[in-house]
Amino acid sequence: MEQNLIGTEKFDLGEIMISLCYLPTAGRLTLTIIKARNLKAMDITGSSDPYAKVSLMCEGKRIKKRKTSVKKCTLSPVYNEAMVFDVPRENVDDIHMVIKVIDYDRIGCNEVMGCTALGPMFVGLARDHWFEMLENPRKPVAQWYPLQEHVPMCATSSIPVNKCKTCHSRQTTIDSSDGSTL
Ligand SMILES: [Ca+2]
Repeated sequence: MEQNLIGTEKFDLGEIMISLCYLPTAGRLTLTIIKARNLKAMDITGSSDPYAKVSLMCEGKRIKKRKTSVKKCTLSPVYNEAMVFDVPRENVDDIHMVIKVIDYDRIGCNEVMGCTALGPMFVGLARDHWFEMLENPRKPVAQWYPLQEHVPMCATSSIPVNKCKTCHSRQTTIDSSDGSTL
């Protein structure tokens, strides 16, 4: 499972800059997709139409997802789009976020260009970034992430059951209809 650890793959899929900001009292996590660079060309034009999809995960299940807008015909998109997630303080250690950069196609399936993930159960910069966010409440902390071919797995996959009660109660918001880009 070595390839699943962040930072062990080559950086040839480009990078994405992500900012995190946590408000402990409100239980609100703001993830901002700032920009990306050196993305892979997916279209015949030699360019791509990238957007980012962010999933809030708990115990392997998707609790919520958000998307940025599509930036047409660019390999260096700038988004500066913030996404707000409800994450109570008691659940902040149990969740993780999966970020996928996807090429929009008017016809056919949208293709994943690269992925990354962040949260307390990862290693390396994803974990460091997470704890920097927690140590600096109400302050946005930005970090570049190398994109990987596959969604990284958690370093600790054995999360005890019943550890995420609040997340469970919010699972009514899951939208499982979107299987096309998984
Ligand atoms: Ca395209």
